[in-house]
Amino acid sequence: MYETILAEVKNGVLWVTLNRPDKLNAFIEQMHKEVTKVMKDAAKNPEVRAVVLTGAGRAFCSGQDLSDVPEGSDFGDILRTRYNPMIQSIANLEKPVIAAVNGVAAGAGVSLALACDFRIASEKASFVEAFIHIGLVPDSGNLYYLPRIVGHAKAMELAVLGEKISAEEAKELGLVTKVASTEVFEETVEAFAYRLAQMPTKAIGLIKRYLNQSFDVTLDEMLEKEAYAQKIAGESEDFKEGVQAFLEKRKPAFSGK
Ligand code: T3D
Repeated sequence: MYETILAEVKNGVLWVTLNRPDKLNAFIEQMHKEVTKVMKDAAKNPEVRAVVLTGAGRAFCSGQDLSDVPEGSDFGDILRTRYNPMIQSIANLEKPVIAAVNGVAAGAGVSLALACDFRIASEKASFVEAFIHIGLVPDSGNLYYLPRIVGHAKAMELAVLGEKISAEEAKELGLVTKVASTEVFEETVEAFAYRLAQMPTKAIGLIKRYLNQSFDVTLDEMLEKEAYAQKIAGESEDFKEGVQAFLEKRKPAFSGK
């Protein structure tokens, strides 16, 4: 069904693997389309309660395929028609998305990881804002997410100097949630994703929706948004189950409904 990615649902988790290992999973148009589609489908599929995005082979994603950029391309148009919808499909997916950064992430590969809700890195992973090395600016939401995650000054340093940082350095910056050794990387990601897939999915979706808006609204506006979100969460089956389980002193079994 897909040419450039692999996609499989297991135990409530959708595993998406960028699958162009010879090019370190660099983006071509088909890959943008397929990632966008798989995220949009995940939004509609109740079986999916968490998503893991990773790369085949030794890299996570090396950004735009530099051997597939026709001369005279309008990069603004390419971003608007290919990259931006892909990033929006992740941001708008009201389910947790984990970037399992198995190796190097460069250029728009960093942007892709930043657009995810959590980043778990293998000890072999690294991050490089490669855009500047070819005279470009960070794109695909990079200039939106990066300062929000690491702060303005560090974002400036990473984006302008374009130095590669290790998984450990990324952890210190708050860019990644966990770093795992290669031996336990897959099981660490799996356990984390499975844990999220067992949680109250609607509440996670609402947290994601409103955290994504939180830097752009006033306190009064956010108080109202929280009230709206809590009305929805308070009507969910998972809220009933959570309270019931608390009163019965047992672990809740959330259904995501
Ligand atoms: O609209 C638009 O098009 C503009 C949008 C731009 C968004 C962007 O993402 S711009 C940034 C594009 N990406 C880069 O500039 C990164 C280029 N790659 C690298 O800097 C390095 O390859 C890495 C730091 C990612 C990894 O380095 P290393 O030493 O581990 O691997 P390598 O030897 O450089 O690469 C291995 C192979 O993958 C190699 O091919 P070969 O020689 O074995 O046949 C290399 O050419 C290929 N490769 C790596 N990255 C790309 C790539 N091929 C095409 N495009 C790539 N991005």
